[in-house]
Amino acid sequence: MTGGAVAAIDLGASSGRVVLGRIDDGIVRLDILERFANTPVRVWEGSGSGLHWNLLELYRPILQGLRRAVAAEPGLRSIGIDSWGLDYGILRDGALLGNPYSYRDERTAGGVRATHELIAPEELYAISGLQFMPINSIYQFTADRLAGRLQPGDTALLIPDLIGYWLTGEVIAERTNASTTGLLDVRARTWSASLADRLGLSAGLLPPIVDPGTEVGTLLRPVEVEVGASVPVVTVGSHDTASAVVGVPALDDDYAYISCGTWALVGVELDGPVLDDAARVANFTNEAGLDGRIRFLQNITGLWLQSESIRTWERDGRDIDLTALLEAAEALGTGSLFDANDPRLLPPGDMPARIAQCCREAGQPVPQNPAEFVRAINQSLAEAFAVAVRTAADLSGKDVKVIHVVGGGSQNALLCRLTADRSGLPVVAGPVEATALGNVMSQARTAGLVTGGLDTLRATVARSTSLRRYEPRSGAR
Ligand code: LFR
Repeated sequence: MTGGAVAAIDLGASSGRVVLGRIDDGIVRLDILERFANTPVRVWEGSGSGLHWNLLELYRPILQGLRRAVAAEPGLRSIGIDSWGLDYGILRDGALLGNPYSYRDERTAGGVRATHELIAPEELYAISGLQFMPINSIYQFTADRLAGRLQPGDTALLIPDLIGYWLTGEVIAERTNASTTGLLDVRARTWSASLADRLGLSAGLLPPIVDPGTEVGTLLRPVEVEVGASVPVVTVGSHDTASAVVGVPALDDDYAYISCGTWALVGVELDGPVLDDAARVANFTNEAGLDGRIRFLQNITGLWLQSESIRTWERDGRDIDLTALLEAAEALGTGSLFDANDPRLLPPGDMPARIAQCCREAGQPVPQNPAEFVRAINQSLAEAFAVAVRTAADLSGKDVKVIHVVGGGSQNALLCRLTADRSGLPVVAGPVEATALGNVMSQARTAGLVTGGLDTLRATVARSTSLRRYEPRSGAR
């Protein structure tokens, strides 16, 4: 096998990183060159008021990371970009029209009502196969259209495609992330022109779709000068969850995955979509994966519940040590259960107060201190995970014998242990950087550094990372 290096730009909803991935003799190694916070900013005044992503604040460390990648590896083979899904920037005459909205902005509520007046949710599901979430791009587009923010001739670029545009000048829509919008026909695998038309979105708003593994272009000359070399940008699973699923170190087919960070995405990989009524009612999504696969999964409010609670306590002047808090939560032995998917837990704000209210309504004891809240959060997430794994298996007919937890949540021993206990299945935890690994492995294949299907990419990840296994404890359910 040959060796070489690629650079992955991986943007999450709370932090981003630029990673150098080296592939040598069937082993992949990551070197995190830049890590930076990603914090949305609220504006209260004017027609663009609301919660926004500050994209230029992300672009600076991205360029810095690429500069360092080229310095470390002058023969860098390619650059690949992934980020959270759903959100987009609007280009008018090639220029970005303001900062993109965050999916947690409240403007989507009106978008949901107006969209469903035009097209019933059942019909939307039959076409896109996407689980209902008020944050889906389709509702954001409707809200933007109603607010007069869209004009004929505008182009919408999903976040990784927007970064790619700044790097190369090319306008495309990568397919896995396009599948999170609600405007992709899941069977035809292309934009649904009829959905766009019925929603009053002009032809041309949505760019041509390309698959992961496509060369988008080389760096624009000024970017090349800034970064230090001429490097091609290639598409990967640009939806972070698509890349995370590529980074699942599974050696057999009988697994479910939980990609757990700000969100937890719980499901299985399939050859085709499941679009029946049971899947719709269970609110399962059919997102596009690499190599034409379907990510049949459910979005569960993930560690957002914990990070937003910590933000609240810190704002109130408390010193929070997460490791100590998780240990204290574990020592409690049990905790309150609430519905982790309650929509009231979606926007930023006083999370402990909202969780207290959810517990009260569920007839559960109201947590009294941070350790009790953290216990309730992890226990409720584990319960939601176990139900989602069981439902994914039932709806798809897939045999699930093990659960792979990847992403930041794989470092949370309490969460992994409770998930094993609640599901009755072993949990294999790691790698933390599954998304960056998936991004790197996809590029490695495009560059010819590895050959084979997803099983080969996953075997390379499994060979290169150390994993932790949690067996379900009998009687602990
Ligand atoms: C995970 C993720 C989810 C998506 C949510 C919002 O980071 O991409 O898959 O539903 O963020 O974009």
